[in-house]
Amino acid sequence: MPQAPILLISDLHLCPQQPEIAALFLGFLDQPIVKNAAALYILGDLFEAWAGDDDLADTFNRRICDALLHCSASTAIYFIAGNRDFLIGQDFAHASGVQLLDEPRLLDLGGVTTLLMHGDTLCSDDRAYQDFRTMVRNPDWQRSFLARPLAERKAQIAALRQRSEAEKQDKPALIMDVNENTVANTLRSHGYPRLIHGHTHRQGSHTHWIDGQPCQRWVLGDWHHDGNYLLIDEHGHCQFHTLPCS
Ligand code: LP5
Ligand code: MN
Repeated sequence: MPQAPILLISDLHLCPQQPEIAALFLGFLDQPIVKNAAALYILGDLFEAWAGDDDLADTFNRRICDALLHCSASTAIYFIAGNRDFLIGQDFAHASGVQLLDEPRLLDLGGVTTLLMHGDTLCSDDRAYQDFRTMVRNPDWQRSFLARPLAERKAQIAALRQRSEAEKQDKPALIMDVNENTVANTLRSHGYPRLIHGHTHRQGSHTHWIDGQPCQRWVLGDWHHDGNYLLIDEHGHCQFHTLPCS
């Protein structure tokens, strides 16, 4: 009996303003490829922005959670937080049947030792972002942010999204990609695994020679126009697949 495939996705940025992408994701969760998979890993930025688990009452969020819960009855679903949805917590996990994983996470996937991350920490040249990240990943900061009214949080997130888009215009493209030394140090300190991440939206695969060891790095694509997933087959091999958005 061949081993069931393992699927990985990231950077869907689901939001009510892009109903066609949400529909594509809901359709994907219903496909036999997902139903028959050994596991589905979501490597962050499932949502365009997550203001806190008290936003589970929202109709759009509810629909996504219900679909995940339904799918989780047949397929184990795991989630690593992205820079857009790191405020996802245990209430979301219970509502969606998704298991939250800390990053980086080292796992055996199809017989290959594999490190899973969102990928934002690899972009270490983006100092402004990394300082911001340090602030918002602090549990005290998160507690005080989550104590504010939901509407106020959403307004602050909207303002931050505008600022992020404006600042990205002035950032050289190179600093928004991974830093080679940070990738090398990450691979070295985890025993030269295969690395799979998202965040940069630069779908592709790369070979890094670290201390004479070849390490594959697979970068997941976003779901801006079409959907896509990475499939790990029974031999442990990775292949990209596209989900056309009709
Ligand atoms: O997301 P994207 O692709 O546009 O750009 C990211 C980095 N930007 C971000 C910010 C997110 O887009 C918005 C956050 C969404 C929800 C989080 C909820 C909780 C936090 C709410 C805080 C109010 O992650 C961008 C990178 C880019 O990836 C490429 O890697 O460059 O980084 C930035 O743009 C960050 C700026 O450079 C620095 C911003 C400093 C803001 C400090 C003010 C904080 C105010 C807090 C008020 C409570
Ligand atoms: Mn991201």
